[in-house]
Amino acid sequence: MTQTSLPLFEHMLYIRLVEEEIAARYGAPGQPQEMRCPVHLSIGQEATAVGVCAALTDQDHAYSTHRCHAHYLAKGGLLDPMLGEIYGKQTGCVGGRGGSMHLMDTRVGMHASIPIVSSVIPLAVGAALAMKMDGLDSLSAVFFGDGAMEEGAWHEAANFARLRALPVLFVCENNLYSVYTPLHLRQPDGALARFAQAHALPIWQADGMDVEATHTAATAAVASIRAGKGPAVMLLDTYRFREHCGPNDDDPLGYREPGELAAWHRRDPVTAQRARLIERGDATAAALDALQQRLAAEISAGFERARAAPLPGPSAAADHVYADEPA
Ligand SMILES: Cc1ncc(C[n+]2csc(CCOP(=O)(O)OP(=O)(O)O)c2C)c(N)n1
Ligand SMILES: [Mg+2]
Repeated sequence: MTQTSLPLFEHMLYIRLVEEEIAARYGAPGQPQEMRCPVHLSIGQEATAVGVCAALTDQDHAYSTHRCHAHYLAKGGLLDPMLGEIYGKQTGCVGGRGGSMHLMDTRVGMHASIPIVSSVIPLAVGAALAMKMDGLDSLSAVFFGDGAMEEGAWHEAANFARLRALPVLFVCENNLYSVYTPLHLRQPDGALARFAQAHALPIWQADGMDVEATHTAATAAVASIRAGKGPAVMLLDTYRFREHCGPNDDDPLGYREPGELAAWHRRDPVTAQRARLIERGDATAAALDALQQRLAAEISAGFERARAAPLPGPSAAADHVYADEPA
C-alpha cells in the first residue's frame, strides 16, 4: 500500500458524504429552507482538493473560491464551524455572516475563500510575499477554476509572483465550465497552459480525477517551490457532477454534451480510489463499507448540532465592521 492511499480515500469519502448530506437537506421538499446561502458543490472534484492539500503542511496557506467546501475540509477545516457557517449560526467559522462561499479557518491555514472570480489569487500572492519577506519556509496554495484564469487579476498576480519568485502554488481546477459555458466556446485550444507559459511559470499537469496522480504532481510542484524556484502552476482536469450552484443534477438543461456527464461519472474519483484499494488488497470492501457508515453517522450528528446552534444576535451585526480604537 502506498503510505497515503487509504487516508487520501478516507478524506475524499468524507468530503463526498458531507456534500451529499448538504444536497439532501438543502431545500428538501416540504422542509423549511434552513441553509440560507447558495451552495456550490465540489461533488466530482474531491481528488484535486485532497491530492493537493495532502502535499501541504499546517504552516502553508490555502485560498479558495465560491466552490470551497472540499478545499476547506481537505486543508483540515472542521465540520462544526463549516456547517455552522452554512446554517448561518454563531458557531460558524466566520460567525455565520459569510455562508458557504466564505469558509476559512486560520488555525489550519485556510486563510480565505472569496467568490468574486479570480480575486482571491492576489491575496494568496500577497501572503506569499509576506512569507518571503519574513524568511519563512511556508508557501501559499490557491485553488481556482478555469474561468478565473480568464481574468485580469490572475495575469497581474501571476506576473508579480514570477518576477519576485514568490512561494505560490497556483492550482487551476479545470472542470471545463464557467457556469454554463464550456471552455472550448471561450478560448482556443490549449489556452490555460499558454496563460501559464505567458508568465514563464512551470506547469504540472495531472488527471484531477485520480487522487494519487494529483498528489504525486502536487508533491513535485511543492518541492520545486520549497527549493526556491519560484511559483508553479498545476493544471488539473476535473468535472463537476452537480449544477453550478445548488444541490441538483442539471443534465436535463442540455448545456453539457450528450453522454458527457455519464462518461465523467465512470471516472468518479471516490469510486475509482475505492476500487483501486480493494484491487491492490489494501482494504476489503467490508472495511470500506464500515468506514463509510461510521463517517456518515459522524456527519449526520454534525448537521444536528449545526441546526441546534444559536443564530447570531442583532447586537453582533456591527462586529468587525470598524477596527477597535488602539488601547
Ligand atoms: C468577477 C466575477 N464575474 C462573474 C461572477 C459570477 N460567477 C460566479 S462563479 C462563475 C464561474 C466561474 O467559473 P470557474 O472559475 O471555472 O469556477 P467553477 O465554478 O467552474 O468552479 C461566475 C462567472 C463572479 N462571481 N465574479
Ligand atoms: Mg470551471
